[in-house]
Amino acid sequence: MYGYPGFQSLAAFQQFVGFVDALAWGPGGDTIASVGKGPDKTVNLTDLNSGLVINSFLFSQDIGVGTNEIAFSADGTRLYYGDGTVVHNVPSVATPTPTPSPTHTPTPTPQPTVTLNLTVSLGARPAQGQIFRVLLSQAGIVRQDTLAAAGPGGVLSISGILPGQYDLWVKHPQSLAGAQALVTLSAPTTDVTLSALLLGDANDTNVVNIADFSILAAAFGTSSDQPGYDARADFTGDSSVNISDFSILAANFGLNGVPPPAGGTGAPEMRVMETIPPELASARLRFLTNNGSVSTRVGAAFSVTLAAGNSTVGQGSVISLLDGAEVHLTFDPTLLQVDEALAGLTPGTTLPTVLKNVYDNSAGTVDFAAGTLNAAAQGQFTLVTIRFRALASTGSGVTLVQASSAPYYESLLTLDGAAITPTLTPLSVKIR
Ligand SMILES: [Ca+2]
Ligand SMILES: [Ca+2]
Repeated sequence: MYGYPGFQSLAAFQQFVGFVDALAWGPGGDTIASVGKGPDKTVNLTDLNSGLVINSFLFSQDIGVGTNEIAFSADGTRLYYGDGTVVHNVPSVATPTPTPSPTHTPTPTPQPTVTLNLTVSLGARPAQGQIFRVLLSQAGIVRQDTLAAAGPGGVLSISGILPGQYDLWVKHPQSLAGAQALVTLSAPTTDVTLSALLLGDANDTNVVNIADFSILAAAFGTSSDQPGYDARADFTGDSSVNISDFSILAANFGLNGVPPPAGGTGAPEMRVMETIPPELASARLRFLTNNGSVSTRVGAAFSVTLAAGNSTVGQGSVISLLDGAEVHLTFDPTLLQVDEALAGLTPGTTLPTVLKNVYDNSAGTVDFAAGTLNAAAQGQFTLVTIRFRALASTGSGVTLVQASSAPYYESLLTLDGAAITPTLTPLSVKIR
């Protein structure tokens, strides 16, 4: 920065921009981007010829203290930080002409930017005042990542966007994400209306599953002035967690939102790392069979009991407590099928609120989830009994019934809003 009129020393520079954590030179050498120290996420663009801050904007994510990883794109229109996945369009500014020119050279015109007026809805719950995350991406690369509060009518107003075609991805912390592809944004304003976002995602993971139910169960029957209340489970926005919130969760149970852009930073993650109580940590999920295996013959039916919890009190372990369990199983549908004529899936009675109870003999899947809004279930119990029929011989080998590894299809055990992913030893089936 030395040698520029405004900045003969670092101290002089910091008088202009404050104490800084990260700096990046603009490609023309006339501007510098600086990020404030500590949790401040303000980015200042300073014109080195005049020493004036010519633009400020906010990174929408905490870039952490002490980072020095920000960099301009080669053309100076975008600013990256970290691993390069977080990108901000740099608002266009007129660059001062370096030398006076007697000829009539055209003055650089600031590129017009777009203000996106995005109307969002949360169904029956008013969107006004709620915070939404909006990702604008192109070919899977996030160009702008914004947290915005909805104004009257549920309108999110986002300005400073470079004109172009974008994919929009929008999420409320308690909703599944919605999206609209290939939206053309033109200056000065473009209006877009998004379909209503579905509520029920208490932990902001972009899927409504038993972990969300567990958060709701732990807070069930409370209002905001009572101990145990958890606003994440108040989907209706009336400051209480009750059957109306459960109804929303049950209606959307098992659904997931539109995944965020592949090159984005919006990957769902647990926003709150729950402490895992020992009564949950000790819980298991397992098939109750002889040695974890079944031997049968073509055409025969057999039942498999899937048990949750743990009653074995060994050294340093405790009897488990569970308020919810969710399992997603896969099997080879050419070798096995869930026997429709013989009850198929039979829920256990210990977790009485059955939220999911389906199987698919074409895809070879079983999806089951159940919980309790009352006291947690102690010890080991039958979660679900599955009746299979063997279709074809496995020869000298076996076929497996095992936990799904598909995204959003984790098997989970829960207690008071905390969740673990249990290891399920696959069921080995030999068919003669
Ligand atoms: Ca969730
Ligand atoms: Ca409520």
